[in-house]
Amino acid sequence: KTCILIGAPVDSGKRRAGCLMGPDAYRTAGLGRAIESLGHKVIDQGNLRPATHERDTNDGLVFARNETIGWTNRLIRAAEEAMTEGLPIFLGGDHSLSLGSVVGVANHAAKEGRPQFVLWLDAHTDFHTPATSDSGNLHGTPVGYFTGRPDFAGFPEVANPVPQENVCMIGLRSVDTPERLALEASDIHRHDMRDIDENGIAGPLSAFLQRVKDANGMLHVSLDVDFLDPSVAPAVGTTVPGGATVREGHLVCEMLHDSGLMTSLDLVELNPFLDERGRTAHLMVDLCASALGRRVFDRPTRSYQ
Ligand code: DIR
Ligand code: MN
Ligand code: MN
Ligand code: MN
Repeated sequence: KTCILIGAPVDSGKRRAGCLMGPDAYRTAGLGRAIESLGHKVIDQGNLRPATHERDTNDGLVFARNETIGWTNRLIRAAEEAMTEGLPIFLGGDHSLSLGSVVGVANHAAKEGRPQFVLWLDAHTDFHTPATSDSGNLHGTPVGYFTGRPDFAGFPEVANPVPQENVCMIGLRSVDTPERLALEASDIHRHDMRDIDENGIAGPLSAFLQRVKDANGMLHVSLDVDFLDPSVAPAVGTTVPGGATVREGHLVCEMLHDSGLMTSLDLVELNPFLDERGRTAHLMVDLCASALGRRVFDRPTRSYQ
């Protein structure tokens, strides 16, 4: 595979600063070398900057709306371009980068005539719109945006919204009331931590991967650091106790590799300013390596091919 590293130091999606350091933390933790050692080609495009945008006044509820619009425009273009060259890995940056990355890869999938699927690994559902958000932080809105919810005035038009039934969320444990009501009325597949406690993480994931395969879909994976438990991944501004373990994270990523289905990836919400000697950055690099083929022993059969 050709993996295209796209630094997206987006820090406009919430008020606490620090995610802008994420891309360089991943590089420092050896992401490129780890991927190359698995036999892939790596192209590091360096860090993007937002497209020109109007200045933010921040006198309303929504924080840094114009800057986030600038990032969204830039990232849609970057995603569309990178999809023609290989497997883009978006190095965040906060989760508002997924407003652009997912819309861009979905535009590419539409051009190929294939359906787009999204696996959302997160403590949160990020299903707000600017109108329902109580925090005013746009990192809580990407799923709302790319599934085509209204009230994103000023943002680029979502030409190819991802169908709700093509989205699967795993790891959920912090869902705001307006998000929960909208989700319950939606066809989005959602698996909270109790689901994982009771049934394990492999079952719901393989069911989803089977659907992607049967539909000949493209699969975007969005990995929010806070999917993981804060005891192993402390470097994120919105930690929620009771998250996925290191082994659950690796199992998900190894299954993704076995499936051969992943076509693009976001690594988001890492705030290196909050890290303990790079341990969260290193864990994210290790998970990414698992998703690209690193494992302890090879498995004789591939489950979805
Ligand atoms: C929260 C936080 N639901 C909000 N969202 C986060 O501000 O709307 N997503 N942290 O990962
Ligand atoms: Mn998130
Ligand atoms: Mn989150
Ligand atoms: Mn499901």
